[in-house]
Amino acid sequence: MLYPRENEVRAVLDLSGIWKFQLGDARDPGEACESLKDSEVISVPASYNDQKEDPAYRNHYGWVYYERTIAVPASLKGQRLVLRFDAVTHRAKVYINGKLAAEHKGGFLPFEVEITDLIPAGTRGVLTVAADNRIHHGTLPVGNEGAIAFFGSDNPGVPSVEAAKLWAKPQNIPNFDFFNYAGINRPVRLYTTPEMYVDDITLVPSIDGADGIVEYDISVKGRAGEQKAVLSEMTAIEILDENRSCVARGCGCAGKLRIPQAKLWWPWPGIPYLYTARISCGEDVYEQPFGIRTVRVEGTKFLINEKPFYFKGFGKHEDSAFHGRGLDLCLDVKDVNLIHWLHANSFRTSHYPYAEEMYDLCDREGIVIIDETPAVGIGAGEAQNPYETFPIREHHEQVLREMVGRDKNHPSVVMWSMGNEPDTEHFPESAYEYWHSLYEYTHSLDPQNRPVTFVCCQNNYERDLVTRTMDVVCINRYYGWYNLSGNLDAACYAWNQELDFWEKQGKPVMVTEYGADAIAGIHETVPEMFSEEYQMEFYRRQNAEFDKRSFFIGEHVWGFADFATVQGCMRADGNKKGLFTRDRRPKMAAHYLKKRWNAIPDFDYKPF
Ligand code: BDP
Repeated sequence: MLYPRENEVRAVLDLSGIWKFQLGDARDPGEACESLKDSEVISVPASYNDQKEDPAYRNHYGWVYYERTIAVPASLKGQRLVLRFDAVTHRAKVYINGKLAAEHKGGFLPFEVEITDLIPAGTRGVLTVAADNRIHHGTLPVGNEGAIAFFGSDNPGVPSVEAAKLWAKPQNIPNFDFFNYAGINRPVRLYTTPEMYVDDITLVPSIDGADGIVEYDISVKGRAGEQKAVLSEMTAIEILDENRSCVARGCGCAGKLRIPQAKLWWPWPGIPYLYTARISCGEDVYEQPFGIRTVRVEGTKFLINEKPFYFKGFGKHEDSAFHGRGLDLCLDVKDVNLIHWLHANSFRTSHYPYAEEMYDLCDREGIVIIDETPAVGIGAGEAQNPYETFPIREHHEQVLREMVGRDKNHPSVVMWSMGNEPDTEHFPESAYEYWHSLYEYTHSLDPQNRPVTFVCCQNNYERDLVTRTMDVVCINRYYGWYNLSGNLDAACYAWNQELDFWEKQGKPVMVTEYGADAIAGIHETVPEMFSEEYQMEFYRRQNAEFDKRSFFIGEHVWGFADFATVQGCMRADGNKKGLFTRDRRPKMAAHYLKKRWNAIPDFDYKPF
């Protein structure tokens, strides 16, 4: 799905602002929805949870309602009008003048609805959005069924499950470690296109000597009955360089163009050169930025533009004070600058696809992305086979389709992660069947055929059958923290045992998470857990082991900054494994990694 970009033909009206808001309950609003009565105010886009000093907001379970009026200028007559929602978490129903107009499942990917006839140009209409934050075994990310699951024990005084049922309120129980922020988390926009319009663009770059090649495939849509061939005849493409000079042109909906002496897209501090594909189709125009770069895995190397790349970076979150998981462009720019400050070159969009503006920034700034779906928490311990009992496969395929469809043209995206830390150990054959078929499916979706992986949790890696079959082995390990707590000698020993195992698999291996909580300001002369010194030492010792292995292609620490989680005895005001605090102040480990990463080149770090 194309990002809404304004140009000399298309208008984009941003509907961000203060909307009306009302908490609902678990009842599905159905086909029709009354206008909000006792409404409160809410800022859009942002999660609703932290916008009011009320536990009912923070801990809400079920539907909420947003509402505003849309006035469509008469000057837009004759145009197609489309309402686009970048992300409504986790499920959305959209009503125009009280009638259901669109629905979407999945809280991190866009959807849209045409409203040309629902709110015609020159009129006003009421837009109501219902959003459901409930998570369960059929959602991604996964929640634990049964709000009272954790009651019941033999201790006198602890209510039994039966007793708790009488008074316990339903609540979300995430099977993941980030706060379940919800609502209209990303912008809502109204955009226009002519009646005949560019619907989608697929660009596949390659390199031929000094030239760049770009294969293009353009989907155009017109009035019902219009022949494909006629639409194709009206379609043209120009490739513009950064000075907007045309360097190649073609016509028709599909073809191949050669860009002589092309400038490639390189990760920073190389030059992340961007071209623009300017598509015209009848009256419509759309401009799609793209880069010329290649990505592939060969043996134990991850090649960008045919050179072995070393990943330096982290897993992140979309998370900040007040906004929750809401889009905050200022924070995104700050984070990109902090990534440069650290001499990092990459991050994973743990644990869901991020807002599209962040990918655009990374394209421009030369930051490499591993793009991850919200498939987190697929597992329920030894007793239950999630692949037989969780109804998620169809939805998982949907998010893969939507994610690849949305992000396929970004040069910054170099690998797809199908999910994070599923159970692959207790039911290894079922896990293999599930993940490997999705792996093939993801490859089939991506016109650029980027490497595909998923991120494996701390487990019995000898039993796990899936991880070793991915294009890149991505492992999350907490030796020295959750395991072998506080003992870095033992952690290094365990790493070496494990790396001996991976060496035999002949695949590139990277660590996608390793880390220790550090509470900013806690210092020790002898590094102990939760101190800044321990976090720094944790990285220093483990990195020294990674440096000895030539097949080890990257280190992503967990995580970039501290972030909010559900409250619990393992979390002191959220997860504190950040290199930065939640308000982006560096801990000692950030200074240590800045120095280390400055000394590690992006390419050819492991010549041996
Ligand atoms: C990993 C998860 C990540 C958590 C991290 C932790 O992938 O989401 O936040 O552990 O516990 O297992 O800090």
